[in-house]
Amino acid sequence: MKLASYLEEKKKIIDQYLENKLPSEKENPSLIHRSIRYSVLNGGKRLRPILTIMTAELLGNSYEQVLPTAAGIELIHTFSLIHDDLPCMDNDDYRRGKLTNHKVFGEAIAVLTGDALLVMGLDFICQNVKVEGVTKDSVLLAIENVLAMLGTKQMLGGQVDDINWHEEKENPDYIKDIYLKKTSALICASLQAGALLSHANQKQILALKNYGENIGLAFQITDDLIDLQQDKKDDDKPTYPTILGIKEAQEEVKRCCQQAKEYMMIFGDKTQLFYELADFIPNREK
Ligand code: GRG
Repeated sequence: MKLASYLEEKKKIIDQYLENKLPSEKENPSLIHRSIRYSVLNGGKRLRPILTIMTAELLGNSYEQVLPTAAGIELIHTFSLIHDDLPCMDNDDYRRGKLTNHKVFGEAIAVLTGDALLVMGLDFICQNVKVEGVTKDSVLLAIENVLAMLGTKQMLGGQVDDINWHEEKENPDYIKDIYLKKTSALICASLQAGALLSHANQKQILALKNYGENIGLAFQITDDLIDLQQDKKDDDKPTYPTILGIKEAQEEVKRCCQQAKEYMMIFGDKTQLFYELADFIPNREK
């Protein structure tokens, strides 16, 4: 199947699942449920949950077996976006083409909405044990790995370094490390969750981690390039292309995508979608 139709089909499944499983706006406390639905059901690409499903399918599993975990990871991703947009962090007014959560609901509710989504996301993953054929051990391993990828050595730590960027202004290795933590870590967790729930072996899990790190880097540097083209940067925060130049940043994206594909070779001829995704990243527009 071609990547575009695969992404569209799986996005629909994830959107429908989230729509059904999130508390309705009528449920009390209504304000927080309205805020949760505002930020989750608003046109995200659903890249991370799709990666969980893609990995499960790569390993001969069905999407139904990993759907609660995939959706849980999307909730956790949305939590990180809401907190990242707060005035005390990146102070952004728009996300996914709409006003950011705090612009609509105020800062206090935005913080609580993020908190609620983190808790709910982990609960969704726990609920995966109720799916027939899924073992408790595999769910526990997936949760353990997601938590490791969110902690102080990964996403949270990356955010701390990102906030303190003034200390290491023009160091590309510092920026690369932030990207690995802020962006690649949850992408790796998404791929590995699909693998752990499908009883992958260590070699396969490592290959997926390497693939995830590389597409995460390529994804983030491409984001920088898009921002630069659209003149979107509103502070002096250095990025890959602003330090190394557009050409070198584009070369780095290409290198990462090539590396990513090479890591997937151990899966033989079943990796078409993973290759197509790596090839798509440098050309993406959002
Ligand atoms: C992990 C405990 C804990 C705290 C969070 C706020 C924070 C600490 C981290 C911020 C992480 C962050 C927002 C990274 C940016 C990742 C990124 C590339 C987001 C954009 O992803 P897309 O393009 O977005 O997939 P859509 O809107 O399509 O979902």
